[in-house]
Amino acid sequence: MKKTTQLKHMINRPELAFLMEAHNGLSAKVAEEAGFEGIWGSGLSISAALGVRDHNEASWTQVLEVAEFMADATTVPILLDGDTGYGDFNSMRRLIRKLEQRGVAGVCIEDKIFPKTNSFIRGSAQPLATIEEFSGKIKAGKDAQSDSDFVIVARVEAFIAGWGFEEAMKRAEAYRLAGADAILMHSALRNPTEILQFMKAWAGRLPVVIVPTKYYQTPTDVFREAGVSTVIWANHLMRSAITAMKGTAAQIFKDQALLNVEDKVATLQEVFHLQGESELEEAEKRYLPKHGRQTRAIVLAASQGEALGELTADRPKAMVNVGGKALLWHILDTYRAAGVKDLAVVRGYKKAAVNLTNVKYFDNDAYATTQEVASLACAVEAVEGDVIVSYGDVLLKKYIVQELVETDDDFVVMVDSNYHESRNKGRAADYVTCSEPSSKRAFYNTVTLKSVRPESDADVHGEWMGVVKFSQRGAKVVADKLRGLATEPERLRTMKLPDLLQLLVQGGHAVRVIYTSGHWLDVDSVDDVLVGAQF
Ligand code: SPV
Ligand code: MG
Repeated sequence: MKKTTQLKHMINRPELAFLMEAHNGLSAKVAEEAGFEGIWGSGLSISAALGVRDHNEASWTQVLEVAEFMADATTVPILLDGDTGYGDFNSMRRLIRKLEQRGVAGVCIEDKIFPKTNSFIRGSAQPLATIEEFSGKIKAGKDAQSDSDFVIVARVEAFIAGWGFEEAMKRAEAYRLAGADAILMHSALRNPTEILQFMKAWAGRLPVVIVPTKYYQTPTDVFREAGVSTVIWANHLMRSAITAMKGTAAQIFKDQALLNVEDKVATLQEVFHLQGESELEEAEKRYLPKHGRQTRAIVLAASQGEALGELTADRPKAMVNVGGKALLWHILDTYRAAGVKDLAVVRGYKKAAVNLTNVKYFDNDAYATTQEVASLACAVEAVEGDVIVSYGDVLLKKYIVQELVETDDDFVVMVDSNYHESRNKGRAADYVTCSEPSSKRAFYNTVTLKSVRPESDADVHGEWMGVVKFSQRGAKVVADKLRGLATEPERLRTMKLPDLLQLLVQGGHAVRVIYTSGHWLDVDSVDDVLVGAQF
């Protein structure tokens, strides 16, 4: 619903509505998050926040700028305190058009003379506009609006100026006839007598808005029962901000340190939240070129790796010492060197021994009875955005990671075309069939994965290197699959990463193959550990 329509409905409905004061984008956001359905763009608060008096010292275009920030920051309607309309009927027409353009849902104008001052400062000394002049201003405003739901509230200052009940009634009726959508009846008394007297006599001819700043002790039900349409809490965010800021400033001044205030002020996280930082993060993923985007890596390091014997008695294979540092340290170091800084590791066997810093850990506590896909499922929340998944026992050269970071495809696997060497060694390996074998021609074509289960030796085009990259879109597909598999625990339990690749291929997804030759090492044996030290 348009903001103008929202405000119009609020003012015209039978239930009491509330508008909370705000004076900039931040306070407007705070008001909305507190649950308020609408915002009062207070002239007093906006000028106070700008460090000037509520005497039209801020120009109307400066107020307009603030109102625009407030409107941009929120989804609820704003009723702007438009003072006297900043001039005559012509200024009013221009004001209405500009407010509509800036997303403000309505304006309240008061029957005083420009420049006006706040109603609680020498109220009775303030001159009032003539009824005729002010009625003309309302008419001009209504004629100028292009959105028929834009709200114009006419504010009667007769009680404030000490002109009495009869004058208040006369003015309210004239402004109704001039086309106002609602009457704001203001009072500076410490009790609601004037307001209640008016409400009774007025008898619902138009919705009535009130500002109980001075008669704040009145229970809200009194307004409800009197048939008030809308209550404005007119300046309380600005005033509470002053109290909070003064306390913080005095404390820091006294202490010359921050320790005593840190727990009493909003966290930076809260500030970023109010600024909508998460939306920007999402947008960056959608719009920024690759190099400005962060790729993350998830390393699967849950298994023991029994083949290394004694070496894995007290730690998993990923933590075995290779040339003075844990294997995992080398892996993470390569990622970091390739610009991949957001790193996650899935632990399982002897997880306490996996203690490298600046890593996010996920735990597969069922590591002894599950396989790789179950480990990845433990990190499903990290399967988001551009993400590389690799094994905790595979060392890669930096350029391989860089190559993956730079790809745009949704699913990419690195395949070693020089697989004969490992074949000869007779070790376990993930052989694959691709859309074509590695060749000069393949260099120019997009090669895709056909199967992770070649039917015969002739179908083997290479060995998958245990590393796969998903784009943001690809990661979403994979995360959905992982979440789906959670409902089939028996199937999930036995799945290895090649099974996941097979699932993608079968699902009709193009899994791009990048051929390379060597420059990676699958650490499977004590021999490999020694080779790894030179890697
Ligand atoms: C404002 O908030 O600026 C108002 C209400 O106009 S009052 O301060 O009560 O006049
Ligand atoms: Mg005001």
